[in-house]
Amino acid sequence: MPDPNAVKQALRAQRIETPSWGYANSGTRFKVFPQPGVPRTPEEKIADAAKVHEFTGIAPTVALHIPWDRVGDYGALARYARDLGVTIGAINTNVFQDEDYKLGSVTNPDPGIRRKATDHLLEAVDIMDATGSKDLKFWFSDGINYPGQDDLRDRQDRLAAALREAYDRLGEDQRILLEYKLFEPAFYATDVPDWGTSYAHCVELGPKATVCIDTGHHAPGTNIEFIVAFLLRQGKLGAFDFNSRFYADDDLMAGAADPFQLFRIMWEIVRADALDPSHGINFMLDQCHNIEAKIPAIIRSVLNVQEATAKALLVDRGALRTAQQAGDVLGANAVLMDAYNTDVRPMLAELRAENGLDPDPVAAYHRSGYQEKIVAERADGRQAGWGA
Ligand code: LRH
Ligand code: MN
Ligand code: MN
Repeated sequence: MPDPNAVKQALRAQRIETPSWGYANSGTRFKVFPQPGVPRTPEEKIADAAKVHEFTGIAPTVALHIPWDRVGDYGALARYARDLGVTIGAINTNVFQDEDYKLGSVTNPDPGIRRKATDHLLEAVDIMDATGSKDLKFWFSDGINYPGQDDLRDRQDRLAAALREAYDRLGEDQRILLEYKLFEPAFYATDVPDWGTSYAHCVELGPKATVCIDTGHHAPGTNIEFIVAFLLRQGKLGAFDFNSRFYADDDLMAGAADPFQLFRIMWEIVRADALDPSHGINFMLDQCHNIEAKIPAIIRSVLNVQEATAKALLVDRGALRTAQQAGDVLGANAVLMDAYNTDVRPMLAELRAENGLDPDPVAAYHRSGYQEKIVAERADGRQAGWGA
């Protein structure tokens, strides 16, 4: 059995990054239901992220999305974050909310529009220089709705050219995270639809380009842990955007729809000894809390990832290997299921207490008075939304 102290040590080192936009108002294309107390500015989003870190102890970085988090002085924003006990993580680019991008951003047939989109990618590296961020995250909504609408192969060439420009602009310890998504908003062909496309572009670019797996971006039934294992073996897994999905890109709380899948993913991470931050994988959340309260939902998600990780750390690797090599199908499966079926909540509560945290972070947040404080302070109708 794994040494309980080693399990706790690994959990102490775990880091999960929260998304600034998860604290803001969001919705479906049918309706955004605003919530009282939601942040009005990037600073307030960071303040909320700092609260999540305060109660969980394992969420010390917050990802920004530009232009949603545009400010005049990014160095000052980074100092503001540091004063609150967090740092700015990945810089997400946004080339999907401008009239010009109707037919694509970096793959648009119009070279002028491609220039504008690529300039935004370069601007994001300037922001990273100011914030000290290491990760530049790209998700391209680019694609086409109808066969023949544009040339599939030309679009790959245009994509490669924009990626190359951005890659060449990266500093010494900065890197690109290239996210893929099966469909939406393009419905016939998306230019980066799957991990293979992302992987191939990253290989072409070089060592500073890696794949980002958003767990909501696959066809139903896709074996995501296989993708994780494959990319880890190739040294090309850079990050996760964790969230849950029942149907498509639902962006629900991580571990809510399929906690077993989250466990299987985290097991591949543990199997590759890739949990420690020194391995370089950025474990981010990418969620939208449309009807539930934002901060408790993000705390819940962080805890869900932590629980899945704790179970993965409990896998008896020696027993599993022995059963696998003996061809013991049922025995090997039982080793994995034993770990998954362990109730790790008492161990995690103990670990938090040992680290000076409340054993129940959601309850502690509710008792803290922070929610009442932000509802009172942010009551002027200027809340930030998805896109603000
Ligand atoms: C696209 C996506 C991508 C965006 C975010 C807001 O669906 O997952 O990561 O940046 O949503
Ligand atoms: Mn995402
Ligand atoms: Mn998404």
